[in-house]
Amino acid sequence: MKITVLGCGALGQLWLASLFKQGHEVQGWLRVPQPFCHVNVIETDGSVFNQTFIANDPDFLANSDLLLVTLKAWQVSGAVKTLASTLPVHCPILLLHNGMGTLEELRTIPQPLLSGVTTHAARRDGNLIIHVANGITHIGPGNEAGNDFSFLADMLHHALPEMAWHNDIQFANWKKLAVNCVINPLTALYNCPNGELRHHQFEITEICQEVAVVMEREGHHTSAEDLLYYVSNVIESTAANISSMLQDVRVERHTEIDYITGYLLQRARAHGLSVPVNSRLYEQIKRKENEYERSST
Ligand code: KPL
Repeated sequence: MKITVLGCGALGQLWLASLFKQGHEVQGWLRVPQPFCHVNVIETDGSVFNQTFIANDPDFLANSDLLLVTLKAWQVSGAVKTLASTLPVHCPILLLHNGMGTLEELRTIPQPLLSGVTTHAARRDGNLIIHVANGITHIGPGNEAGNDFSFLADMLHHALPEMAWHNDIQFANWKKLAVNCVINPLTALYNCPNGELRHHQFEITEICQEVAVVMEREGHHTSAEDLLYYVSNVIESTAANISSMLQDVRVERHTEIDYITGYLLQRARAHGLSVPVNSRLYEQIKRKENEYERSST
């Protein structure tokens, strides 16, 4: 297959390397256009992949069989809308990012949309991408046109296992949203690795209670206990991680809070629900973000 990977950060480079090794023809697409992109990945077994791929080639894009989007949530809809007019109308677009809300922003896109969440962990260390831990990627349709693409899960599974197809991906997206509503703002505010959140059980329980009520209203059967159990497992399995939001805050980058807690607040509002604990966390992160964004302009 001919595959364009939009976003050449840690996850993007991991996918470029994995798809190329599986025999696919790949190009990278950078937001600041470049003719080439360098991919430098250390795999979980210690092997090194080092290769330069073409980038930002409109002819390649116009003949692509898949657009894989690994940008931050707030970058997705602007970038995808720009490329949609060049991309073949039948070419599926797979969104892999933290948070929710981009499918709504991309409602008018004619291409089949797919949405997914992954537990693969990769981080940047200088010019090197370290594939820290293998994981599972769950994908499924993000619009009507995206319904018939379960074969893609098989294809992608061979490149970067594990990969699972869900006819209803929204439940998996919401569970990941619950994880991110807990871990991302709390680690960013306490400036700590994920594992340290073990000492904040009360706050975690309150967040899960509010998320569970909103999820139920959205039609996803769950409970605060289920979410707490799920989130606690992620805290343990990623104990040494620095969450993506804490990384963003540390280098004074825009965070994904609007697509994580912000999305929860939006859906709570739509159902007339109040979520005071999450609202306070949202305000605290926005205040932090505004402080450094204001001082840089
Ligand atoms: O998705 C993550 C993130 O950091 O954004 C978690 C699961 C919290 C792992 O750190």
